[in-house]
Amino acid sequence: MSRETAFIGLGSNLDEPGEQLRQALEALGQLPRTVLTAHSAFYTSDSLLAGQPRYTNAVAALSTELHPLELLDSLQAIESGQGRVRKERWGPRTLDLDIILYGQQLIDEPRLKVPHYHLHARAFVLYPLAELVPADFVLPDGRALNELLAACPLIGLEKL
Ligand code: ROI
Repeated sequence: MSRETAFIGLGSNLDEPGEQLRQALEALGQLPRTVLTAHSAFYTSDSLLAGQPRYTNAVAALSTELHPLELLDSLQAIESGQGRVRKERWGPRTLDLDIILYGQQLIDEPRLKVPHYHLHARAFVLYPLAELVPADFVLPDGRALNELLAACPLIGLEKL
């Protein structure tokens, strides 16, 4: 059975976001065939959509034997367990868990695209991810994390 390092983006903007993230980290630590190896600090930022509450975000590192779609199912079960109701596509949510990276794999399936599609433009994913990887980290599609960070200002992101 092969093991991969997967990076998970966590986000919440409802029902005590910090508490949601703490609970989610605990749930990630209890996934089968998986070890939660690290997580970033928590960060807050305004929603990319006007009129929504501020988000709290973090990134977690997993060492897992779950295949990408098994991992996705597990993440969605954790989201549902924490009261996430999927109404509008970009609506406020108690918990959002995204597979940001799965080893060095490029995944393009209807349910799952990895690296996460918006990764390069989102300070609230890039900066926490940078806490967990070496400074010269390169994404599976060849982009250097350093360069993405340089192009993605830290403005508005507040470390807790
Ligand atoms: N904005 C922030 N700051 N953090 C998020 O996790 C987040 N997630 C979303 C949208 C609505 C795009 N905005 C966000 O889905």
